[in-house]
Amino acid sequence: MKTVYNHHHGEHAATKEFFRGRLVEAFEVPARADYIHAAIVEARLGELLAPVDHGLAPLQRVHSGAYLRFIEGAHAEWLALGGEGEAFPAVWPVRSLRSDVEPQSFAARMGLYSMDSGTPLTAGSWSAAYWGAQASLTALDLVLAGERAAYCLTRPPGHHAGADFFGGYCFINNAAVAAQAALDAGRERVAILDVDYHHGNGTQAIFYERADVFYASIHGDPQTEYPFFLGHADEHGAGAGLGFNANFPLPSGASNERWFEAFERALVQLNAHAPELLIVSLGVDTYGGDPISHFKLDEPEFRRIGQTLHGLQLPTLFLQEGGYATEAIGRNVLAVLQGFEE
Ligand code: SP5
Ligand code: ZN
Repeated sequence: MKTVYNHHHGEHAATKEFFRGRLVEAFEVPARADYIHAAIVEARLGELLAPVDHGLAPLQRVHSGAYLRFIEGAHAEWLALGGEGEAFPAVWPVRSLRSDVEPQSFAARMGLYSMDSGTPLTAGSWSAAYWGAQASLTALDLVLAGERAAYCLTRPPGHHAGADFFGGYCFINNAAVAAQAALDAGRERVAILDVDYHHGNGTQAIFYERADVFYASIHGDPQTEYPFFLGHADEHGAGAGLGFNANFPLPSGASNERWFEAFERALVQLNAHAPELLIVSLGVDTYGGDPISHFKLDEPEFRRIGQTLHGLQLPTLFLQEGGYATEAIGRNVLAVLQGFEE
């Protein structure tokens, strides 16, 4: 399997993030992608390619122009105001407050365009996220040209980012950008399967009222797990999209047996939609040793995920999302990709 590697990922390098009102060591760090890269090279999984620049247009198909402009210039604005290091939002337009007027204040715009304070915005965030989207589009091109599967090795991840907000370590929704690009290239039915520990609220929201993208996710129950405010089992889509969204929340600490039960149920629904392309939001924070998540998958289970996905016989694009057990992330991702190739 070929890998498209976002060689700009290291430009997004946060040192700290907010947790319980304090700054703690960041979890979403460059070493994550470095470990995956090393594992892929060592295992000779396949050729490594650089992203091809497809420009801003495919990102604008998913994200608002105002949001993209803000993210591109945000860190420079922060520095011009005398800010140092990474920037964090601190105020949000919740219920009863207006979000239809873009304030002049930088702090206010940070809140308008974000969903949490856990996502540090650094000098290189835009470049890394931009090239991550380009890497996703380049990997998609391989699959559209007839490769059975391709893997996009990138960070920061994407599935929490909405049309006009960042959060959950995500800035550009790579899965949504790739799905939209596949539709724009003539595909009519795309499925996104999200196996990250966290619900992909951004991806769900972007396609919630649409029938051309089916979204299914297996994740920690939002009653107790991030992103808390989306990802319940009763979210089936709306309008034309009714029936095109399927959530499988599982309790924190769920057994592998329960995880694969939910996985099989998600695949039944996915198959019923007869997609022409499968996009996998591949988070491996479902690993038992993950420092911020609470499922129990390990190498054999990751291999089984890959094997099962291969059985769907669909052109498949794997996009890297979460996974924070840094030293284990390489072998966990490799197990999925090698399982797919067995
Ligand atoms: C893409 C992705 O996996 N995003 C996850 C975002 C999770 N944000 C909340 C992180 C909470 C960190 N908790 C630290 C616990 C330390 N014991
Ligand atoms: Zn996650």
